[in-house]
Amino acid sequence: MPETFPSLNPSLRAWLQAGAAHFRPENIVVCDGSEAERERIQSAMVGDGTLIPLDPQTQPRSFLYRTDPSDVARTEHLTFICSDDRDDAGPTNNWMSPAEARTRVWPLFEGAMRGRTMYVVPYLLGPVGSIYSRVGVQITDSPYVVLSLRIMTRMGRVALQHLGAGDDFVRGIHSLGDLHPDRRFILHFPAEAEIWSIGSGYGGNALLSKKCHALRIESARARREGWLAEHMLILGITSPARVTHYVAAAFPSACGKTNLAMLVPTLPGWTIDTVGDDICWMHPGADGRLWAINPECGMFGVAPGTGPKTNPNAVRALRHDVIYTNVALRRGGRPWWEGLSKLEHGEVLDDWRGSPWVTGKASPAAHPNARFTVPLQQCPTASGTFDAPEGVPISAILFGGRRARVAPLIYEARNWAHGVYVGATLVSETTAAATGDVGVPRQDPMAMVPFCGYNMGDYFAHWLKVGKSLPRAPRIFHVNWFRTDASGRYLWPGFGDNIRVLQWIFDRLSGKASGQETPIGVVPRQEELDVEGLDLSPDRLRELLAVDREAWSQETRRVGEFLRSFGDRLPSALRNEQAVQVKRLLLAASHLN
Ligand code: SAT
Ligand code: MN
Repeated sequence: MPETFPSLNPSLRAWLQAGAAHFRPENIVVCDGSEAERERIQSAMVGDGTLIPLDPQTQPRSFLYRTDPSDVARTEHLTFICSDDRDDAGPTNNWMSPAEARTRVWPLFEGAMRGRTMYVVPYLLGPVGSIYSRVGVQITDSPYVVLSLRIMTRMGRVALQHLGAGDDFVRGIHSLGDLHPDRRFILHFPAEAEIWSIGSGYGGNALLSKKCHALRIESARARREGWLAEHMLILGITSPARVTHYVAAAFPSACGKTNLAMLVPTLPGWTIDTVGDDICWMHPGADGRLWAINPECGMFGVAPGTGPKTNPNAVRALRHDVIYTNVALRRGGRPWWEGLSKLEHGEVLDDWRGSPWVTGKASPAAHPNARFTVPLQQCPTASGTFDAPEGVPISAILFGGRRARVAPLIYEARNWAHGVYVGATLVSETTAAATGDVGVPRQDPMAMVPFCGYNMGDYFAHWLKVGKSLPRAPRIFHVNWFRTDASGRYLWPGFGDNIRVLQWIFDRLSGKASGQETPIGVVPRQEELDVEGLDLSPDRLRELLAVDREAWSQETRRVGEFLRSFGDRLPSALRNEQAVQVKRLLLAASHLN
């Protein structure tokens, strides 16, 4: 094991030396991000059977990786914020004191890399040459994580160049440990900009650049510095009149962010530019607008449900150079998941665990949280704006969730403070992206509950403050593609037809659509939504846009309880918004629109 890292800057070197002495790896590899390095790691993994090459004819340079069956989704109950004061983590986070972290978790790292290689992965979050970009360095003993980070971030030399002689990098340590859930912890130290993760090799638990760094650590830094680190896609939309607006949209994990980020408009003349599908950093610009960058340059998308109808651009992005995780495998080396394509009757596949699976079997062949990891530039709608150092100006922010009932297709907040209330009271039904029950409604403010690195009461106050400082703040909307009728059928076709909802947003921005006031915000008048060519009766459209007083009164009561859980950290402006909504509902007629 080398004693020094001669080519690295002194603060990085000192940190790595201390780490190596504790983790005791057999070898150390400092990653440069080169093709040769990728090939070396790939062939070693193919050699030991951990990476399965797919059919080179139809899936060039693509691979399948299977995680341990007990390690297939983020584990929120094992994820902690380690701040000195418990109140700084707040009621929506698990908290562990830094002292307990040192006595309970640090020892698990002792000798954890024995017999393994310790990879040092410098990465850059954000475009090369951008003043908004940040450097992180992840130490890991998982070569799968190295290959994934190589897709998700600008990795290797480019990151070290950005860092130069500086000390300003997020320190991430990651070991698979023994993969036992009893010894699995994902810890964040926002004040020190450090992340410790042990016992998981999956997604957001292990690719520390993503939720751990770009969201939990950076959200805390963003608060100190006056900007926003958010769980949002970034999408450019150009109308037939060649007007372009960029929108940022927050949805909880596995609620269709990737689909919306690259939708194929069903209305003629509209085009899309995919800037990001998961994370968005927004800074107030000199022109009074919010400017957004995508810190990542790859996608870690949910495979099941992704198909030629639902997301043709994602399917096109997957033609080559993909790492699949926990999908099923067809004979001949083609990946498969529910929703991708029809199988032959009686066809036998390997399921996500590698066991034989026959068509018609009740349990799915791919894990519901199976993923594809692919460079964003392979997506046909990615025009390269994700590389723009200054980012893109945001005209509108969308909050959305999965709601079978209550929430209409779209409504607009009355102003920024009301918009923060709409985001703070976001509810969505849970998905397979995290362990636990699926389909249960939960409060998920700004889709950030699993990802906010500090007390969410303070986070709401920060949002209010940023908005106040913006002469040209984005307008704020709430959308819900998932409303169902009494028999449980979706009322809205979704996917490419969501352009019709985006068109209404354009019309609101230009002043063309007046909408209709309701106690919860402004809802489209029926005639303002272009539904031509849809199989959508006026009755169903009315149901889709309906704001029901009884349902909203109940909702508002529940929301009130949730907001109270933040105690005196809840900003008074949100308490006011809550009171206003209660009052407006009381005064309203039972059918509000
Ligand atoms: O956190 S992950 O990156 O594993 C997936 C998600 O929740 O979006
Ligand atoms: Mn996400």
